[in-house]
Amino acid sequence: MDETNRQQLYDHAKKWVLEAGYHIKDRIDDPLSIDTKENPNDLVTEMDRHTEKVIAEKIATTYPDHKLLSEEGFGHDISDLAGVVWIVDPIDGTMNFVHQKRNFAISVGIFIDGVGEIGLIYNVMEDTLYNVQRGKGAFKNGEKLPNLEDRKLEEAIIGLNNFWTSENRKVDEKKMQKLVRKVRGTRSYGSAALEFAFVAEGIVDAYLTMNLAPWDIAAGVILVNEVGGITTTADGKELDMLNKSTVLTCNPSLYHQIVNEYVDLK
Ligand code: 2AM
Ligand code: CA
Ligand code: CA
Ligand code: CA
Repeated sequence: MDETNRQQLYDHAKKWVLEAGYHIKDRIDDPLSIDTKENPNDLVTEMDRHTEKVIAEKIATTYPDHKLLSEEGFGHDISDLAGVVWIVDPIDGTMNFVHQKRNFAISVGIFIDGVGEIGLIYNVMEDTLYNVQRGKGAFKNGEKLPNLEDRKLEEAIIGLNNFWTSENRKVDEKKMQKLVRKVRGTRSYGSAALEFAFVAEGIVDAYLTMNLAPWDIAAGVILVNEVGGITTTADGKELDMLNKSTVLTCNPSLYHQIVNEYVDLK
C-alpha cells in the first residue's frame, strides 16, 4: 500500500471512530437495552451492536476487499491476517459504559499482511484520542508520546484485575501476591484498550491479564510498541492476533523481571 492510500486509510479510520464516539456521547443518557452473553456479568448493549454495525458498513462500502475481525458479530470469519484486516471493539469496557457512563473506549487496530500499522483508541466521554501509525509516532490528542523511560518495579503502577484471586486462576497466586506487594500500586480500569493506552502514555507501567480477545488489544499493541513497550502473552510468547490469550503489555525495563520472577502459569 502506498503512502497516499495508507494516509487515506488512517484518515477514514479516525473519522469513523470519532463519528461513532460522538453518536454514543449524544445518546449517553438514553435508556439502555442490555443483554447478557456468556454469563450474567458479560454485558452487551444495543449501542455496542449499533456502533460495530455502522463501522462495519463503512468499511464494507469504502474498502470491499478489507476484512473485519470484531466482537459483536458484524465481522468476517477469518483464519489468517492476509491483506488488510480491521480489528474492532466498538465499546471496550461495556460494564463501565452501563454502570458508569464513562471509562470506555472505541478501539480500532488495522493490520496489513499481519503487521500492525494503524491504531486508534478513543476514550469517548473524556474526548481523548490515542492514535498511532507505525513508524510515525504515537499521539494523545495530537501530542506526541515520548518513549517509555526506565522504571524500577518498586516504583511501578501495574494494571491488574482480580484474575489471580479467583477459584479457577491460571497463575501461581503466591507469586502474584509477591508482585502486588513489590510494586508501588495496582489499578483496574475495566477497559483493556484504555489500560494499553495508559501504558503507552507511561502513567501505568504494565498491564497483566488472563483472557483477552484480539479486539481488546489490537490497537493497544501497536500504540505501546511505538513508544518502545513490549506486549506478549503473560508467559512471554508471541501474541496470536486471531485467538484469545493471556496478555502482558509493559515498560521494557520491567518486562523480563515480571515474566521471569512473577508470572507462573499453570
Ligand atoms: P469488553 O468490555 O469489550 O467486553 C474488562 O476487564 C476488560 O476485559 C474489558 O476490556 C472487556 O472488554 C474485557 N472482557 C470482558 N469480558 C471478557 C471476556 N469474557 N473475555 C475477554 N475479555 C473480556
Ligand atoms: Ca464484551
Ligand atoms: Ca473489549
Ligand atoms: Ca466490547
